Amino acid sequence: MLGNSTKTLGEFIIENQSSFKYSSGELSKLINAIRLAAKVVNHEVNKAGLVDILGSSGDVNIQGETQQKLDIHAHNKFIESLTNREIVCGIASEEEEDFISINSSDEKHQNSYVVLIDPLDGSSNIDVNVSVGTIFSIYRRVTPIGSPVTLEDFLQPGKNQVAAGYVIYGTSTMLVYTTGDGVNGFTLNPAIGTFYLSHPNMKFPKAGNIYSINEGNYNHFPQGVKDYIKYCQKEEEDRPYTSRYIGSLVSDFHRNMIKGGIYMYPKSSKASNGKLRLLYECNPMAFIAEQANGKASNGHTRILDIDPKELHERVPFFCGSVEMVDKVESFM
Ligand code: AHM
Ligand code: MG
Repeated sequence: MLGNSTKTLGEFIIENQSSFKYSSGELSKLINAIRLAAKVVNHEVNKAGLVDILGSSGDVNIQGETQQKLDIHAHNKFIESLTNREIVCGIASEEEEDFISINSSDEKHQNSYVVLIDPLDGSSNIDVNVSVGTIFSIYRRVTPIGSPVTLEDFLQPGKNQVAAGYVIYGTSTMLVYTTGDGVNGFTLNPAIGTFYLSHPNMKFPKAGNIYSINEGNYNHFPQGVKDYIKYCQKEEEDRPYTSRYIGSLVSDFHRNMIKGGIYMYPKSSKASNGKLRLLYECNPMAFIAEQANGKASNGHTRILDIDPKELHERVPFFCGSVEMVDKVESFM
């Protein structure tokens, strides 16, 4: 898959602009803004151990979780990048209770896209130098262009997404995204600050052998999930399963897409809908998964078919290689 690609993300965006069905160039500008913010956040994440940006900010976000300084920084950088360029009409972020409505100062440039974002996912890993990521999801608004955005523009089922992606700040930094025509991955060359196409047309292997779940919650899982874990652990049959759990959705998903595997965050007796947020964590990952021949479900229903009711709604999440998701569903 990896080649000596000399194609940059910028070139790729321009080349593929016309294949997008609403090709006004607006979406390309939007991906470009995300690319820029990703580089800025990457720079901060990489020097996090050197400057006083680690640790808790002392604030608690609307999910009741302690905000890390880098979470807030990443949130601010993405919001700044998207608002300064006036390319979206609304943004919703994990770090903010309400969506943000953006009014364009230029009458001619009234934008049709809304973005939902988890600016820094896996934040409990920041202080210990483990990979974190950014997740984004893009929709066309459903209310008339030119009017202020409403909640309705954000509460769309995942199948309406026009683009989605993630940035992984790992051993190397990558931006992986889809506009509904396959999934492509770009690796940042840090020396020159350019993303190159390194993983064209990414696909989940149909079957995999990695299962990723926080087994510390085992006693609280539904019986079907316990049974599936036991199935993976059974020795008597030839089942070559192994467990890998980073606790950073983007990183676990990225590894599973390359190697074949399943990521699971089920509901439990402690959390009736699991932990992950439908709109800016599960939907974008589900869209990428399906575009890469994978599958994403809440255990019973396709994630992309769920009608959201709230901005910060949570949902159980099973995502990865088709055969593994099918199998866990059969146990539910
Ligand atoms: P966050 O958005 O607060 O960082 O939470 C999401 C993260 C996922 O990246 C990760 O897979 C999961 O939470 C880990 O949760 P847990 O520590 O309960 O296993
Ligand atoms: Mg998150």
